[in-house]
Amino acid sequence: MTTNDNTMTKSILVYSVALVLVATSACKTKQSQSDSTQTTEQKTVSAPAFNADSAYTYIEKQVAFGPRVPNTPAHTQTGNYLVTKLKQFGCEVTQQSFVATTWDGKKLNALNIIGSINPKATKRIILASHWDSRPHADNDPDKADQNKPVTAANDGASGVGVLLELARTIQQSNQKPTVGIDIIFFDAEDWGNGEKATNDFEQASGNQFDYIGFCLGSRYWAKNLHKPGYSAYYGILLDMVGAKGATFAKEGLSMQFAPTVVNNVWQTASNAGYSQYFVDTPGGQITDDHVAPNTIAKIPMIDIIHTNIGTGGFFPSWHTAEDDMSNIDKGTLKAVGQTLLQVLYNEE
Ligand code: AHN
Ligand code: ZN
Repeated sequence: MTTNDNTMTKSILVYSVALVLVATSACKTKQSQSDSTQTTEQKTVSAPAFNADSAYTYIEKQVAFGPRVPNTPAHTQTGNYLVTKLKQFGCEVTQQSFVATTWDGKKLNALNIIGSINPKATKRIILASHWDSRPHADNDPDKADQNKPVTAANDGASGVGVLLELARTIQQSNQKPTVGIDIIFFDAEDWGNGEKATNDFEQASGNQFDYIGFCLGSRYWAKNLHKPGYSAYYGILLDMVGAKGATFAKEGLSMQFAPTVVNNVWQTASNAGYSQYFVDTPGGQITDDHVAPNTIAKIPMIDIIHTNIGTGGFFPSWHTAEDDMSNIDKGTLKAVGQTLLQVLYNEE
């Protein structure tokens, strides 16, 4: 990412080439060549392995509380669970509670949860996901299900599960990333309503990003940073990162605000063998929890979000009663979690 990283990568490459040359000229056998290859691999900055089985269990656990709709017991219990887990994984935890007013005038008791790894480091990276569930499955083809809350295994719990496992992995690892990390679980993301957009108070106020009631937690956080003067080098948002066969196009607003971050993440994924998930193609612009950090907090932040390549749109069970554990695929969790770990360990 940075000039220093590039310099380091280059010096590793030069060193590796030199090793191969020495080994091959000294004794031109196959054996010595493969020895030198092994030496090369040990010299690259390698992240610890991401355990998708463990991430899966953290998603299951959230889902087992029931839909995490604000102002319900399941929401409170899940919030407590997330705070407990982050503390257990060695994070310094900040709880930012606030009352969110929805587009339809409801008051939600909401909570953003921030877990900081290496809190003293000045160079910091944000990893975020929303932890609330949508209050109604309004995309369900069955009318009877449209008023039910969404189980939200993918649209919510998947990103949180990946980030909990990432915190656990770093805690367990002997080698820590140099950068500080702030895991942020945003609340009240999913109370929006597209159909009411024309009458929405944000449209009336001329908000160019047309949140239509979404992203209340990230907007609160961007206006009320959890630490005075807080900033970060960049941020990465995860949204719907658990479905089988997920595809992540390069989301349009991410490319507008933070193209170097997008390209670094997609390149890192490709190097790790995950280019079938992280597809090198432009995606549409999506209003999500990365927008307020960019526009209000002025922190470059990208969104890794599952959209269908070419056609756009989200995964088939989006905002339906079927967004349950049957959607969740460990291969996708592994691709996302391993890529994120590698991105972190590549930073200086
Ligand atoms: C819109 O539909 C405008 N944004 C998607 C935000 C979202 C909802 N992410 C998950 N659920
Ligand atoms: Zn949603």
